[in-house]
Amino acid sequence: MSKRKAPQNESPNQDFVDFLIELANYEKNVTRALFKHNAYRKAASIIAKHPTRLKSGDEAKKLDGVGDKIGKKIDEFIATGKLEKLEKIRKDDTTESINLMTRVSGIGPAAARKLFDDGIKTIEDLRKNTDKLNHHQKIGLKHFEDFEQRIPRPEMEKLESFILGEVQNVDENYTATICGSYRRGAASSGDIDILLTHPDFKAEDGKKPALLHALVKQLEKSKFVTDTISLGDTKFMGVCQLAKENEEDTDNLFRRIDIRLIPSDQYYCGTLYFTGSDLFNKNMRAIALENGFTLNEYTIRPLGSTGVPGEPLPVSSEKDVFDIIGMEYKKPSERSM
Ligand code: DCP
Ligand code: MN
Ligand code: MG
Repeated sequence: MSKRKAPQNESPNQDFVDFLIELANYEKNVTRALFKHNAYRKAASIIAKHPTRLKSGDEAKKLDGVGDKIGKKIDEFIATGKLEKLEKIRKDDTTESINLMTRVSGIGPAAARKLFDDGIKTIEDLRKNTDKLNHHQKIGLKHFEDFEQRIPRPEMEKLESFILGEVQNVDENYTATICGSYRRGAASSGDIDILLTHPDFKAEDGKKPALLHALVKQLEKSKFVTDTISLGDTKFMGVCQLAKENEEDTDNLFRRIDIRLIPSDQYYCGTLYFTGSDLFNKNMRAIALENGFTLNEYTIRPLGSTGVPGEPLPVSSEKDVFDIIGMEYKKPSERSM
């Protein structure tokens, strides 16, 4: 998971998109109204793709995902150049503090609210009160500035070739894929999302943590992984840093890295899920349901007439999943929404 979403800056409706994203973040972080958060985000992503300047709320409402309330806000913005609701939100120092603190990896909206109620309002306050933070939050704070920076694609390519090389060094039978926004072809990524599998590991085998731990050990040994946020049987969350190529280069930034070990028979449902985007996943799951299937990061299962899921269907590519639910195949680069 990463917190820095890529800025998109080519829309003729960028000002509308920006205020919708600001409202979406407010609903997520401050009011915790996730339904509203999603509605604003969905509208923002649809309006961002609209090729021409919207001239009224009514015109915006013709787009799928833009309703009455957002239409009214667009009219207000066109008429006055601002939004009353946003002006209020921006003046509220609770919003400002909570938004700031949730930018720290490991601090979610609930933790930020609690810290705020304890009188902690700034990054400096956090640095003076590390006793109030858990392990993840401490690491997030330590690397706050670095984690704010997105990873440019050329660096992602270097990270990929280094990591895939290390994977092969541990065991040449591993398969690994860098998923997330990188696999969708994004110009920059918030973090590194790696999926790992091995032919000796099937869902029916139960747990095989050694397959994950062997890779993490190797990455630590090569001084690539610098911190562990958490390490479980199937999931590693941590921090890494690419070694510099020349002595005179400045150090590379510290980056967030997630590795997930997936049974080989669940690998393609896994890569599909972790390639995202999250909005694309939501849409695809909805289409699956409409066609009588339940899809998650592990499996695709038919729903019986009573709505009870059956046995997982065999899947040997991402395309199989699209075929099963009767959806046109989308390449990773076509999955941004
Ligand atoms: N994902 C999801 N729903 C979530 C969180 C994640 O479906 N609530 C899936 C889709 C994401 C993928 O996991 O693409 C990786 O999560 P990230 O938060 O790392 O998102 P991205 O890699 O897409 O973006 P970024 O470049 O900001 O890391
Ligand atoms: Mn991630
Ligand atoms: Mg990511």
